[in-house]
Amino acid sequence: MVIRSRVVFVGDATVGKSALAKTFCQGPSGFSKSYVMTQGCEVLDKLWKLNNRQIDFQIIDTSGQTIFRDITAEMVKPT
Ligand SMILES: Nc1nc2c(ncn2[C@@H]2O[C@H](COP(=O)(O)OP(=O)(O)OP(=O)(O)O)[C@@H](O)[C@H]2O)c(=O)[nH]1
Ligand SMILES: [Mg+2]
Repeated sequence: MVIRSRVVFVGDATVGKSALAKTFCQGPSGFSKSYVMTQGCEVLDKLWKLNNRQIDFQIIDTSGQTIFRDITAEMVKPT
């Protein structure tokens, strides 16, 4: 059985949303010390195995930069 989950990361610029998302999905190698702002948003996937179950995380990593505010607002709307 696969549980599908969608998580949206929102917050001010440079607080560490992308660092957290990439470390979660790719492990410690995903962490980047240099700052590269997210443009619009980025979608990441992670299949998490827990006991006999699998959780399919779709992570929407949004930009905290105000110029992308409209795109971020679209991403947090319920589907
Ligand atoms: N020391 C330390 N630095 C961190 C941590 N998390 C993120 N950073 C650093 O903070 C900076 C910004 O991190 P990002 O994850 O890109 O920030 P963001 O929230 O995605 O920013 P936007 O994409 O502009 O919204 C980067 O240089 C990261 O290396 C942390 O837990 N500890
Ligand atoms: Mg980011």
